This record gives sequence, C-alpha cells and structure tokens, in this order.
Amino acid sequence: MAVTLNETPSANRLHIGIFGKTNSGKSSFINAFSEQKVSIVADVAGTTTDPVYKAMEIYPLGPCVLIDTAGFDDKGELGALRIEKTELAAQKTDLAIILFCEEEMSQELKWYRYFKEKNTPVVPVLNKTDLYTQEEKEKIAHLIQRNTKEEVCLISAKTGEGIRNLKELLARSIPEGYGNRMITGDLVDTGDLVLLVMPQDIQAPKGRLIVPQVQTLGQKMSGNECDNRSVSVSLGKSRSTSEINHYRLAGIFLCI
Ligand SMILES: Nc1nc2c(ncn2[C@@H]2O[C@H](COP(=O)(O)OP(=O)(O)OP(=O)(O)O)[C@@H](O)[C@H]2O)c(=O)[nH]1
Ligand SMILES: [Mg+2]
Repeated sequence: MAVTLNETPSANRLHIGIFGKTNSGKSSFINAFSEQKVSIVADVAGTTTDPVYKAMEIYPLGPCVLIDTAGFDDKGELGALRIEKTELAAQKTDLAIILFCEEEMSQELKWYRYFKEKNTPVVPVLNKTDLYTQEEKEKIAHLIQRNTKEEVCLISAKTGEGIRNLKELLARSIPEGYGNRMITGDLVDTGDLVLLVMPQDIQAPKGRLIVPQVQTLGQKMSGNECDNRSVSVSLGKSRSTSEINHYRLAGIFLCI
C-alpha cells in the first residue's frame, strides 16, 4: 500500500475520545482544541449524534484522531442507538478525555471507571470555567480530583483558556509503550532477519524515504529490537514479481 508523505494510517494515530454529557461542550472543545471547525456546536442537547472522527497533527502529541461523541446521557428517540455508537468509539479510544461541567458527576464517574477497568488512560477536564467563580471552579475540580485521584485540567472551550496546558497533560498521559506497537505490530521478533522492500512513492521527494518507511527502519534498528539484522532495499516501480519473490524468500517481507 502506498502511503503519501502527509498520511499516517489511522491505526497508527493516537485515538483521543471526548466523552461527556449532552451540552457539556464536547464539540466546542474539539473545535477549540484543533483550532478548526470540526463539529457542529449548538445549545440544543443531542446535537452530535454519530461520532465524528477527525485525523490531525497536534503538537506535542503528533498524529491523532479526535473523536467527538454523542452525550452519554442522550435521552432522545434514538438515544440508545447513539449510546451504542459512543461505546464503539470508547473501544477505539487510546486516551480518553471526560468533560465535566457541573457538580453533578455520577455519569462522568461511571465512564471514568469504565475506562480505568480497560486500562485506558483518562484525563478529567472541567469545561465552561468561564461561567464559574474561582471558588466554584476549585470546589468542582476538588470533587473530581477526590473521586478520580487524577490531575484535573480546567478549561474553557469558549475562551480557549487552559487548552495549552491540557495538550501538555495529554502528552504526559499517552499510554505506556504506545509508540512501540506502531507500524510492524508483532510481525517481527528479536533476532529475525527483516527485509524492507520500499517502493518509491511518486509523491515523495526524489531519493527520500517517506515517514512510515523511516519509522519502520527506526523501530527495527533501535530500542528493544536492535538485535534485528535489518536490510533495507529500495525498489523502483519496474521490479518484477520474481525478483520481489526472491527477496521474500530471504526472510520477513514487509511491503510499505
Ligand atoms: N460559556 C461557555 N459555553 C460553552 C463552553 N463550551 C461549550 N459551551 C456552550 O455549550 C453549548 C453546547 O455546546 P456543544 O459543544 O454543542 O456541546 P456538546 O457536548 O457537543 O453537546 P451534544 O452534541 O448535544 O452532546 C453551546 O451553546 C456552546 O456554545 C464554554 O467553555 N463556556
Ligand atoms: Mg456535540
């Protein structure tokens, strides 16, 4: 499969799911966080119905997929179906953000426990802080902290306050070993002979490797896998199938 310079396959992106009650500001948050208009925002509870998946590069997190979800308290006619979709998004989530917005937080805490049971890191975020006095903010944040034992991030999706701190907190919360499972997964064991066959992407600058090729080389030649005897072969479009098969016989064949 050819991968262009600007594409990171979705499976290799950090999936950040945003969860919270209807009207807690999930869609506003995604827009503020990404500095783009990704999701529709409205005062009406149940505005987001199906999850919205948006791939983007976010500093300092790298390639991510942001997932906007329907409120987990959706009581509309299709509420149950929407919650099912939200659960599916939860399964794809590597790092969960739970948006709190008020003192009543029983459902948020239920979802917090759900993610913790799955060993998915969770960052609790108090949104709409522009609506609260300093004292009120501290009181709610303290309540969240007491119930989750996690560092709580205070933000306003409306003013953008706190978003930068949150990005840094998220970067510190990336699941341990997340980068290790990129690209080659469990295809290769220590000591294997690895043959990388790298077709030259027409969109890549002449003579350069594209990002996933570099990542694969980097992973195979460093860290825990430095025992691999890596051989890199760069093939032009014109190579014949028999020639490729010849390489295939020499060991593991990865075609990027
Ligand atoms: N004052 C203030 N209002 C906010 C903030 N974030 C969101 N809102 C408002 O809250 C309302 C709901 O925002 P949405 O972003 O649509 O909320 P949502 O969680 O996506 O809602 P659903 O899709 O219905 O689940 C809108 O009127 C937003 O303008 C915030 O930080 N401060
Ligand atoms: Mg929404």
